[in-house]
Amino acid sequence: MDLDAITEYSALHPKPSGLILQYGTAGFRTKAEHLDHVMFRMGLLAVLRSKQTKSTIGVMVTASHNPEEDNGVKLVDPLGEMLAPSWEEHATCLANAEEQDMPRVLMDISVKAAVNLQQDAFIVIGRDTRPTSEKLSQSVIDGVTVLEGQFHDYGLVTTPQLHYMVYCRNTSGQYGEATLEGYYQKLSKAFMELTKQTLCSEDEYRSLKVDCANGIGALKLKEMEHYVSQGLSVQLFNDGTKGKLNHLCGADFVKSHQKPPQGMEMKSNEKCCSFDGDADRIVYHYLDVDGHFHLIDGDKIATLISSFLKELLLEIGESLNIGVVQTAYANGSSTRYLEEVMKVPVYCTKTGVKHLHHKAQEFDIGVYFEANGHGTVLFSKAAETKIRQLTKELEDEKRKAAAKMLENVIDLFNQAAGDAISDMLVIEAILTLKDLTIQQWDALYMDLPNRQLKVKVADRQVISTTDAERQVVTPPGLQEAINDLVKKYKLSRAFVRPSGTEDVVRVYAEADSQENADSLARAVSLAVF
Ligand code: 16G
Ligand code: ZN
Repeated sequence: MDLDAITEYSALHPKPSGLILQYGTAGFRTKAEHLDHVMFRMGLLAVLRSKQTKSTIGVMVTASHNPEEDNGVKLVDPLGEMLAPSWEEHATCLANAEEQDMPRVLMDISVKAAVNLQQDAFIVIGRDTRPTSEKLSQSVIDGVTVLEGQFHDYGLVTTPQLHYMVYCRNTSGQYGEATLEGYYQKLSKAFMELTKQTLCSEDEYRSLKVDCANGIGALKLKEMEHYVSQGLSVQLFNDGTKGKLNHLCGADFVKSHQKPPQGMEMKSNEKCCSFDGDADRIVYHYLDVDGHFHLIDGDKIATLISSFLKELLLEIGESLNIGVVQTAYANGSSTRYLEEVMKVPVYCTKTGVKHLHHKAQEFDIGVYFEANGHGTVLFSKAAETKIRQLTKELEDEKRKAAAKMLENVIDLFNQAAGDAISDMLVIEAILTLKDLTIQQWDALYMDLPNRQLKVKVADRQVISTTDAERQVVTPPGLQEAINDLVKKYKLSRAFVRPSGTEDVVRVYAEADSQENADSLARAVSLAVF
């Protein structure tokens, strides 16, 4: 390691003094103007991680659904997964090191993590459409090159596309070709195969309005459109040509405000969906004939997908196990429906994709979705092999067709991360195959009215939780206070947790009516002070 070169280049990406940042649930995320040094240092760290794992590592420059002025960065591990927790700590140390300490901290990490500095390193980089992303990704590249890492800059890509590239490159192309063309080909082939028997069904099932949050999803959907145009016609809104990124639109806005996005013409009963700013989340929605807004969130997406998978397995006659993974935010009605009606086991983990993804890996087929619309389905290697084998071996035509369908579903889901484009294609395929309208899908169960609030407190870390964030441990007395409040309402539930991405405490409440959910959420917020 050429420490002088590092010091020299680092001075070009100085750390604002006194600034402390943490590698949180979604990497580093804050105002873009505070991130130049972090980007340079994450370029350095990615090289160390790549040397240590002897694999390609990804660096994505994005702040997802945050306002346009923000930015962020996260590292992608070899199998397209989120960075390992011990390296999150290294990332935090490196980002916060004072200028003169930086080379030493870098050396410390190499020693602690037993990095062989002679090993080659390869980094792939991607970025979203924020005005600051191009310059910041250049700073990542500066970090990579000063440590003599090789790199490929994919430029503008969705977050899940970058995860896909990392996964492809580390599995010798077995998962797919590590190019955008490869990604589009793989997904569209699976989608067209899945839906080919239903090509003559009615047009209304085939059209979909997409709110792209004025983000990268719009560019990538435009690139992909012609590959799937025979099976699906998408109409894009908030494509970034006029509006501001994530402003009054996108999956996060729609989910948290439970309102339609601005900038999208919605006629009654039309099927619509919203992506978030980096296209790793999707929620569906529509206006009914009375003009009421209906949101179909990650929970209902998980339900639709699991019931489809369960039917396919039944048809194939294979006993592969399915598990559904949710977080505390999952609507109580969805959990009840999954467990009691569909009879699938449901597990709850802490918020944050890495926790859900990890849990989902325990099953033959692990379905995971956060209520906010981030999710995918993971297939174990054994399950995948079995299914691919069955498509060849089965003689019964019906069973064989079901196995083929399942094989295409495997190819259509992004196995590395939740992916709005891939999830959208899966959902559209299921709705067409099952001849379901968005209203019929919505009617699977009724969401319990719920409310989310944020509370600003002096130090959010005084709140600690257990039981997948459903119970408060500290401060003492708070959980008892919440229990007493919850008892006052019917069908009620509430929890609080410190946010991993903002300096706030989040409050969630659900109850038998919207007034009651609102009132419970307010009462719990007061108890947090
Ligand atoms: C991040 C997480 C998301 C989680 C959210 C919670 C990833 C890729 N993203 O956006 O899964 O729902 O944080 O934020 O892990 P909060 O801790 O501020 O509530
Ligand atoms: Zn996102």
